[in-house]
Amino acid sequence: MSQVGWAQRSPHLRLRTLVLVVLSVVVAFMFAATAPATAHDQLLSASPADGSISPKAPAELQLTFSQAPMPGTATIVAQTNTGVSVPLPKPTTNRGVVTVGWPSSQPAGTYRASWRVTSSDGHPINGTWTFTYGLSAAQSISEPVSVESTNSEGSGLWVALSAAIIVAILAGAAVLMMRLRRRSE
Ligand SMILES: [Cu+2]
Repeated sequence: MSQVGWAQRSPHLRLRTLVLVVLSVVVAFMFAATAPATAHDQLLSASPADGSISPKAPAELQLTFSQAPMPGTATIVAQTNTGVSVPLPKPTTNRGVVTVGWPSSQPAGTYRASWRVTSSDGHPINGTWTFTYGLSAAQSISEPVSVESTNSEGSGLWVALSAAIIVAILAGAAVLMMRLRRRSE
């Protein structure tokens, strides 16, 4: 009873080996499927900076990315704090820097700008930032400012990781149950 022979143990071991192999393949597959997600371009900085308050209007808006986005894919739109859109020309992309001229006729105020580019890995990414000029800090709209940089890939990675962890836990539980059942026989 206490001694379990190799002949009896081997089916159990084979099952465990099979579970481990299947698990490894599943996890490897998930990482392979989500690997490009780590390669998409990141916004490093914006000018004027997000949440900044400056005395003078900017001559241009400029975004700096970690890698060069796909040429000709950048768009930048802006609006006033009352939602009136600011007419902007088409941005230019020079390596990782996307630039668009800011109309000098645009009065002092708080503006909200949104950008969208196709990342060098082919994925569209976008974000929004806010800046103020020509107003003192007290005059500027005191709304909470946040950098919203969204992409669907990040959440996809977490879903895949969560799924992998759940699969691992289920497989571990299955192996444990097989072992306990065998022991109780
Ligand atoms: Cu990407």
